[in-house]
Amino acid sequence: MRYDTIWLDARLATLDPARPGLGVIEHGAVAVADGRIAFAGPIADLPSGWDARERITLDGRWITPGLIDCHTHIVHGGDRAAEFEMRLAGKSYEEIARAGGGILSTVRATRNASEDQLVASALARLDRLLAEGVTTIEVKSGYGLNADSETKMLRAARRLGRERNVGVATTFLGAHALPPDTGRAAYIDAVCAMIPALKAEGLADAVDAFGETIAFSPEEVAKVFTAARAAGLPVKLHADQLSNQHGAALAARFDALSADHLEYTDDDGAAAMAGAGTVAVLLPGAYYVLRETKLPPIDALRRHKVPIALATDCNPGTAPVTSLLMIMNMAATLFRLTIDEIVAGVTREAARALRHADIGTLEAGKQCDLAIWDIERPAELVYRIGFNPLYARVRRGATD
Ligand code: DI6
Ligand code: FE
Repeated sequence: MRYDTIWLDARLATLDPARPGLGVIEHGAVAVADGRIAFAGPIADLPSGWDARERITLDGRWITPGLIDCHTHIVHGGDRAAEFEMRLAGKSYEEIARAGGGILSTVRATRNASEDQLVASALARLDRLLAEGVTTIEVKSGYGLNADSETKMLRAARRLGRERNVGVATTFLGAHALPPDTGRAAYIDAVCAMIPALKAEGLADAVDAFGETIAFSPEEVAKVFTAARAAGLPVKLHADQLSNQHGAALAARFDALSADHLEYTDDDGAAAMAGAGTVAVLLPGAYYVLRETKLPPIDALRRHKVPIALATDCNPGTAPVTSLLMIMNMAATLFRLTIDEIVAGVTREAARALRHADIGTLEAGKQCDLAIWDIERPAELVYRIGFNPLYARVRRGATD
């Protein structure tokens, strides 16, 4: 067997679901051929007579699957530093939103930005993620709130994947907020009408909505989800972030890929998600920024065996976060997730939240996306704050 590249003398966290925990392999190797993993296992199990164009010895460094940030709003205009100051002075997120700030202030900045400007500002943020070993991101629209601006955002998102060696999954979040210029029913109809065109242009891989008292009701979300499923697109939901709208169960009813946030989800919601195979995407960055005190129902998610993923939620309002490693630390410190849950949450389970079967584990046949770390044990990825131990990032077999 002739490989393109082989990484030798590594410790692997394969995340192979057939193995317990992180699927650790000591004295391991990973080999790539044509951008796919041709071998991932103990060096002793390499086929006899193997050969490789390039051999890299890692001196015991760790290899994990490339990290996946499965919930971002990384494409957006402007920032909300002024509102951050208002919150410091005592105003709440909902108060600011109801007064026309919040999401709507980012809508104004996004509508005013050109596609090139959106790409440029997103790249600055994306590069911080890539520097931490991220090889795939999900990117939502939702700050355009009309057909032209939503399309512009999704085009900008797709361009990120051409400007950098990163996988991009796009999500249409037209139902993020009610635009100032449209009535509720008319806007929901408009969102539903945008879905087939975005799908036909290849601009949306999924459809998301914000189900919340300050955003859209369960009935409105159901309308959008019905249109998405009719167009052949899977759905996801910003569910139960600020109050229990029974969003988790609603998402499950539509076979959602994921229900995200979930601070106010109850036991029934977790059970419904388990039944549908809907992934729980926890976003401790937004929890932290909003100084939320209601924890997502982590024990119920565990009890019902709901897969748990983690993401930055990178957005200008509630999560101005461009570090997935920081999120991993928050997941431990704020949510008390285990190291195994956290590492799985940014690899295998994040891939599941995107229903992307080709990434997220180190298994023969998968896309060769790797993060190589200068660490002695996986807990080091989680326990340090503001320290990046990435040694190398590999996507489709190519090192940066
Ligand atoms: N929930 C969030 O945390 C973000 N969107 C959402 O539906 C917040 C977006 C923003 O404040 O700009
Ligand atoms: Fe979000």
